[in-house]
Amino acid sequence: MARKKIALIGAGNIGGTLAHLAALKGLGDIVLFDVVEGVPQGKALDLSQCGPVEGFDSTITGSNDYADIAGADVIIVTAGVARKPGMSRDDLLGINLKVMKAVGEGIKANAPDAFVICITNPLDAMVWALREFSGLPHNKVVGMAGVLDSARFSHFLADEFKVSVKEVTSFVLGGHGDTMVPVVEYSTVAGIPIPDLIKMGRSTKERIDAIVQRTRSGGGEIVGLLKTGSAFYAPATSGIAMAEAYLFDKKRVLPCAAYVEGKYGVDGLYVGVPVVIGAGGVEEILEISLDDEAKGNLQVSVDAVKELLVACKAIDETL
Ligand code: TXD
Repeated sequence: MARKKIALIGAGNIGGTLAHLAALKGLGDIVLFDVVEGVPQGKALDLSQCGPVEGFDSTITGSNDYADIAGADVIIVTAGVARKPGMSRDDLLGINLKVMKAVGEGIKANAPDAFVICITNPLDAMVWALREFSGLPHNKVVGMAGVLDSARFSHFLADEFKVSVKEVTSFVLGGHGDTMVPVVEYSTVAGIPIPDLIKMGRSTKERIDAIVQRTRSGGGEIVGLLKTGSAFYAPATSGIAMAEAYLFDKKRVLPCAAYVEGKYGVDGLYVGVPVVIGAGGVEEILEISLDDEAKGNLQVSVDAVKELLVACKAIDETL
């Protein structure tokens, strides 16, 4: 069977890590695309030289030409600028919207059958704009944020309860920002919901609330430490998990920024919800029941995303 083709649009911190992970996992041949000449080619050549050590035969090529992404099965988009200390994700909107237009047109012309995972911030707006510019079906364009946010949440919970990360499942809904909604009631340790663990005296509401807050500001915490950019290892790992769910028809239930119509009180918006990802792309959106507090928080997140879309439409009248 011919190898699959993975196209990575953006060869920066996350793009390079995506390429490394995809090669190590043998996901397929890899094209690393960027507008900067030399960077994708240099990283691709360096990564190719891991092959003899790791034993992978995937080809890894760098490119500045969208024609080279032709026929890609999966496209992961990180093109744009990242945050620096003092910047919010929303501050990136103006610059990255223009980038999404170029990327969307490149995908439309060369790989319209791909499953597209957007990572570029502000994520909830950029994934919507990318879908509009590319014209792909809504179920084939999805945003990566919730997998990262729930990974952060799970990491802090495993620390708190001193258990293996394998025992922790966590649920994060809504936007990728301060309005994200970690749903404590649906987060568990070995199937035991967090509220029950609090009743059992294994933690307190105050400590869990602090973990929820640290998850919300998880990106900013790393930006503040790195000073030169934002997180990239866990974002890349999260994007690869979504790509694998598609490539291997895994039917994973993952929190992703997906196009929601007629669920969660949302009509025609990309927002972080639990979805089933398989060979059909986003195959189903699960509408879980939420208590009033979670519903309210999700609505705040939806309203924040709507504001970003108004800003996008003000910048680009074709949207
Ligand atoms: O959870 C999430 N979704 C977030 C997303 C988690 C972390 C980072 N988040 C965002 O991903 C971040 O705010 C940025 O918007 C993207 C990419 O982050 P990364 O850390 O990889 O940024 P880099 O290292 O600056 O890489 C961006 C690359 C860089 O090589 C640029 O030359 C390239 O994008 N770039 C372009 N490529 C193609 N086409 C165009 N127009 C273009 N413009 C810049």
